[in-house]
Amino acid sequence: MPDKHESRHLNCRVCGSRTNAFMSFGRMPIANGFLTAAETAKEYFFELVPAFCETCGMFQLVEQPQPDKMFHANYAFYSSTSRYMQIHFEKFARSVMEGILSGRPDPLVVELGSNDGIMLQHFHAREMRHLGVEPSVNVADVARGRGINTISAFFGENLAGEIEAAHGRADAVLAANVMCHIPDLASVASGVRRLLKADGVFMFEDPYLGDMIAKTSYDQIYDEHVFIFSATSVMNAFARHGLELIDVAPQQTHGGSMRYTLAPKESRAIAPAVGECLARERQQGLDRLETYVRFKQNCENSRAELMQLLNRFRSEGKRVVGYGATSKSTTVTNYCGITPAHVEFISDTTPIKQGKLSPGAHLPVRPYEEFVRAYPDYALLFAWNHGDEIREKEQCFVSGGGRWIVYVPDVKVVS
Ligand code: DWN
Ligand code: ZN
Repeated sequence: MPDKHESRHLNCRVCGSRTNAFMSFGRMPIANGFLTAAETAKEYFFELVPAFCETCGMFQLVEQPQPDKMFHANYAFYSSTSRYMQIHFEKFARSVMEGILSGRPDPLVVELGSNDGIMLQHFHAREMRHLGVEPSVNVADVARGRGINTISAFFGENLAGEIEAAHGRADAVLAANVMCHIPDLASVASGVRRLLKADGVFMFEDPYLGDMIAKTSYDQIYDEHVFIFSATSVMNAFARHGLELIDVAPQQTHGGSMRYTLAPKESRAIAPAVGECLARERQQGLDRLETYVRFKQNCENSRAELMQLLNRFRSEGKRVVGYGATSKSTTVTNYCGITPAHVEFISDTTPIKQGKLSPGAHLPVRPYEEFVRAYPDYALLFAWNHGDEIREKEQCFVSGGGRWIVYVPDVKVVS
C-alpha cells in the first residue's frame, strides 16, 4: 500500500519544486459524480487542496482522484447545453479556418477533449480533415452520431504517435476547457509537439487564474481542474517541451478564460499581447504567495456571507432553488455546507443529472420544468458563468417577483 502522502503532489507537478499548499476546501466528492440515494453510502471523497508553485507560477491541486473516477461512460457534462457556448465555438472554429488553416492544402485539425463535437462540427461541415480525442465515451458517441471523427482515449505521447502514423502531422491542435484537466501535462505537451507540423500551432483556452483571483471565483477549483493557468505558468510549462507562447487572448467564457497560442520554438513571432499579459500578471501579484493567502481570506468571507444569507432565508421560510447543477457548484455546496434545508433542489436541463443527488451535499437535481412550474422566491445562480444567457431567458421569474442570489464576484441578491 502506498503511503497516503505518496499520492499527494506536495512538489510541483510541472517543475518539481516544493509548492505552497495555502488552504484546504476540505473533504470533496467527484464534482460531476451525481448519484442515487442508494449510492451515497459508497461515495468517494478526497481532500481539495490547492497549491501554488513560486518557482514556475503554476496553480495546482495537491491531490486529484484517478482520471477514470472523473471521465467515463457516464460523464455528466455535455458542452452543447449552452447556446452562447455554441456561438463561441463557432467563432473559435472560424478564426482557426481563416487564420492558421487558410491557404493550406488539405489541413488536419486535432481537438483534445472534443466532448460532443461542439467545435469540430464546423470543420466537419466544411469537409475538412479533423479528429477528436475524447475519453468520455458517452459524450464522444454524441459526436460520432453527428459524423465527427472521434476516438475515445486519453491523449499523451503514445497516442500522438499513433495519430501521426494514421493521419500525418496536424496543422492545428486545439483544446478548450481540457488542458487544465490533465495531470500529466508533460506527456500532453510532448505529444502535441510531436503531432504538430513544424509550422503548426497549438491553441487552447481554459479558465484564467487572473479572473479567478480577481473575482474570488473559487468554484473553479474542483477535482477535474488540476491546474488553473496563467500566461506565466503556461509559458514556463510548455517551454520545457519546445513550445513557445506566441499569443494570448482573454475570453468571456466560463467566467473569464484565456486563449493561449503556442508554436514550435522560434517558428513564429511573439505577439505584443504576451509581454503585456505577463506584466499585468506581475502587477496583479499572481507570482506571489501573499496573493493566494489573501484569496483564501476572500473565500472564507464569501462563504460566511453566502451562508448568512441562506440561513436568513431559511429562517424566513423562503423557497430557494439552485439554478444549474454545475461542477463548480460541488465546491460551493460542500465548502459552504449548503444542505437541502437551504436549497430545495437544483434545476438543470441535463437529463443524465436529473433525478439524482448532487455530489456530497445531496441536493436533489430536478428538470428545469419544475423550476418553471412553481417559481421559488430566490434562485441561487450556480451557473453564474452563463448569467447573461440565463437572465435573458428567465425574465418571467423576475417579473413574477423572483430574485437571483449570486456569489461571484460578491455575494448579493439581484433582480
Ligand atoms: O471545465 C469544464 C467546463 C467547461 O464544463 C468541465 N470540468 C465541466 C463543466 O463545468 P461546469 O459543470 O461548471 O459547466 P457549466 O457550463 O457552468 O455547467 C452549466 C450547467 O447548467 C449544465 O449542467 C447545464 C445547466 N444549465 C441549465 O440548467 N440551464 C445551463 C444553462 C445555460 C441553462 O440555461
Ligand atoms: Zn513549479
